[in-house]
Amino acid sequence: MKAFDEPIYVTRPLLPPLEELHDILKEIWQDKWLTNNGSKHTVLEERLRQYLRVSRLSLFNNGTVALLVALKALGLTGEVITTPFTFAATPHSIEWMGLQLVFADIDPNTLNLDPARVERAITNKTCAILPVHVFGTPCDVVGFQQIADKYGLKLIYDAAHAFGVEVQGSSIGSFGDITMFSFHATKLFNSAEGGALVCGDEDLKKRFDLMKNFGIKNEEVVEGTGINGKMNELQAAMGLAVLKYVDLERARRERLKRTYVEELRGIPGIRVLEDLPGVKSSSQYLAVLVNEQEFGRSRDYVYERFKDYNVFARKYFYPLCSNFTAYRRLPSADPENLQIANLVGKQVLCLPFYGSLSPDDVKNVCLILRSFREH
Ligand code: T4K
Repeated sequence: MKAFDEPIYVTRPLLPPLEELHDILKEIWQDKWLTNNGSKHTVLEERLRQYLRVSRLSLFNNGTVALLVALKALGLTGEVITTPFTFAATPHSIEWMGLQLVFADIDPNTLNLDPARVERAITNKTCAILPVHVFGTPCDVVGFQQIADKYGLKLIYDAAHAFGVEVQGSSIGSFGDITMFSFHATKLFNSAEGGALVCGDEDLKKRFDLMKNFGIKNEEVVEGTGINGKMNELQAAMGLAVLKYVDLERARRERLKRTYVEELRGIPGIRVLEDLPGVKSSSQYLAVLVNEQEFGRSRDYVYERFKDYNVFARKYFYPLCSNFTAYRRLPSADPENLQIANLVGKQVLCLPFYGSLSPDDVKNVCLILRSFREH
């Protein structure tokens, strides 16, 4: 066990060989077409649609704007129920749309929104549920669909972490009314910044495409209040180059995940969040839960001590969104209502996990972690 010579981070972007990008950029330079539905955008949209095995896909400049457009395109008013154990973008998008944010607690095994807790939070003002496939672990998609059907609610999934995930052979993008993907630099598949909305309804896709271009239908007609959500050609070029390497990256991460699971097995108080049976994983993050009573050290102790070894893990998602100053005032943000999320928020740590790490690097991270308990 030794400190790393260079810092190692929770994740690093998947970067294609420069030559690969050079050829695509050359074409963009020749065309002199940089944004507004360019040819690279068109090709990437179709390739991703095929890769993700979904019927309709619209590209966006980032996942957050995509989420805003999803909420707007459905014409929602009232309360939207979501998880507090997510990135800030999820609750922020609900608030930005002027909708009422309601938190419900999570399932301690998957760390995803718990359908039973969602059902208890439904009122006559509820219009939609916004579950997140946290760390790429699929939500209870059957349970959520049943609730949505029973109460006539819209179902929008935040799949920012779930690129390429499959549940019993079905694409993660085939559930609910709309699914959002993020292609931020830190995601398994990236276009530096970027995102997409996926749906099964052609009219909805047309609305996405209209709304992400200010609502401009043609030179004479502007329909509705749109926004600038367009992915530009440089982002699309990056996406096209990265897509060629995504399977390789995923295979590398799968191998590293096996090493983590083997090396951390049997350490009291350390639980690795493993893939569910029947699920093809995105291998987006490698999350562990540190149980202070059993491990003898807190998650925060582990997080701080790792830095002495040049290991920069991340406390995703701490602080919980329900504890942000903007949301603390909400009745549903009461920690009594979110006991599991508040507990888990103090236990989770995402460890370094990206294809350019070696299995020996991972073994070293695990040895360092083990040493925190022993000494
Ligand atoms: N919903 C969920 C559930 C999400 O997790 C996110 C985004 C969204 C919605 C919104 O999607 P986008 O609008 O972003 O498309 C990062 C990302 O910025 C954010 O996209 C992501 N979730 C979130 C989980 O992680 P930070 O504040 O942790 O990023 P940062 O800059 O600290 O980067 C983390 C580590 O990654 C660094 O320690 C080093 C490494 N890194 C990062 C960047 C940007 C690199 O090696 N190279 C890079 O270029 O939020």
